[in-house]
Amino acid sequence: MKLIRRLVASLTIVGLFASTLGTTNASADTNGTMMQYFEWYLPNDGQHWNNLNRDASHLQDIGVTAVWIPPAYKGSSQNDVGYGAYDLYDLGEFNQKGTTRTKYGTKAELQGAITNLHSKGIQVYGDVVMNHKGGADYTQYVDAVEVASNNRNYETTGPRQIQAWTGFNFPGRNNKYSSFNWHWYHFDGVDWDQSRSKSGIFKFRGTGKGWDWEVSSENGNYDYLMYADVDFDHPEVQQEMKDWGKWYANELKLDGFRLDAVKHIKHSYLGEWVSSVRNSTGKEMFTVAEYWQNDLGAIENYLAKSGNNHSAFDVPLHYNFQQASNSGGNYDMRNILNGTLVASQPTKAVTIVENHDTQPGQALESTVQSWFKPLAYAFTLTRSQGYPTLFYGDYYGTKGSTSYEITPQGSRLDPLLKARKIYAYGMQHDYIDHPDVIGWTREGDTSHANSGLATLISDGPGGSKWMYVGKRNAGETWTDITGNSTNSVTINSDGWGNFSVNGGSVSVYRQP
Ligand SMILES: [Ca+2]
Ligand SMILES: [Ca+2]
Ligand SMILES: [Ca+2]
Repeated sequence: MKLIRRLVASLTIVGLFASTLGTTNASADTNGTMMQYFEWYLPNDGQHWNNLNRDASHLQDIGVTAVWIPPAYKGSSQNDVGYGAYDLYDLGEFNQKGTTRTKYGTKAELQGAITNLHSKGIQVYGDVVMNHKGGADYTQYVDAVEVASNNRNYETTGPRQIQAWTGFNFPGRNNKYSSFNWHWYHFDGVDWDQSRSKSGIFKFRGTGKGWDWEVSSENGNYDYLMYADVDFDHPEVQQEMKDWGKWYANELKLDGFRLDAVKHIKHSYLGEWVSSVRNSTGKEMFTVAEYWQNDLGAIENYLAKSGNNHSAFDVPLHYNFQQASNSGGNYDMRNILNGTLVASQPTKAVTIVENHDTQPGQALESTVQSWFKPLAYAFTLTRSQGYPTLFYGDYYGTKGSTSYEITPQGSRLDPLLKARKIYAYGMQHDYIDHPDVIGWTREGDTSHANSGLATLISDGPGGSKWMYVGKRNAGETWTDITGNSTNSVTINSDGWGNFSVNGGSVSVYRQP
């Protein structure tokens, strides 16, 4: 029973399915929109936390209710985006790795930004990088075997001693916040033997050592990703990470987490970790996991193995958008929800158009073409299912070399964000029934003045569609908030209207 209340509370916070939570007052809440507030090529100028602070009012205005911030702790160098995590307790406070601040600024600047965001009613989700550690302070000699990179269960050498970067004692922090030091036996493997100056995947040997199970089965066993791979079978590691999670949440007054690289981490442990931090902080801690694979079955397996206590990014939906955007109108739009998490488990789906890994130039590059971006965002922002994410790089554009740039789309996305904030409430009716033109409507509800909308998107030629928007809207004349269509549509006495969209475009009609 306690668990059920927790779930309902969680949904209330993010505003999902407000209309179905009939016993609560949730329907008066504003729809939740998460913003991923970084992209890969942000400049290493230490100004990101200050920029976020200055942007808080604007984010509130456009309807952002939560920000997912980049990893806030010291990486293996100042320029580290945050995924080469060195010291999880150094949030830009200690002189380590040649710098006190991180790429994004200092701990004090981050805390200032979070205080300001909270004063605007915006939640903050911290990025959690637990799979590996980089930038060790010293090497240790370890018994290891080398394994094949495409089959991590296949040993290509006999046992031998290697020199591994696995010693972490964080001299610049001097045991503040935690006296935990990391040794080789807290890890399962590394990708560099210092004594032979040799790269490879080296699996450690010893009592109880072995790749963790309940990870992705790609490459035989995908426990190992990069740097020194953390051994989640080790009881000291299990406890230390729970202690750190509580500290991180309290120190920054975080409202939730984004879990990095979960396909490489023992799934049941992650469920335990989320429960532990919720219990130790007494906070809801909305959590979304990054299981990056275009495979609904793999993502659902993760959710089940981790105890069904948190959400996951809808990776297949991103790939459907990408495919549609690259098909020159030949994508069958009736398939847009095929194989997606938002279709199979809508309350667990965080819907995503683009992120710092899929943007041009990055490891998982699978960019959604810019013409399709407003269509994709209309899909994630104006439908009732899923908790949508807005990517910083889509809103503000990305840096990096010219060929890696995403053009800023903010002015095209503002009306869609406004549609989510003000109009996207009430019963939904779907018209996902044509190879090019698909649509859906929201009837609106009594808790949100002037709510209700009708969205059409087309990957091919334009067209029109009769759609039902509810008798409560009869007699109104609706116009397109995006400005793409100049038509106005009068809702007839039965609650129907004939809406139209241009080719390769989006229109979102609502009461003026
Ligand atoms: Ca292990
Ligand atoms: Ca791992
Ligand atoms: Ca089509």
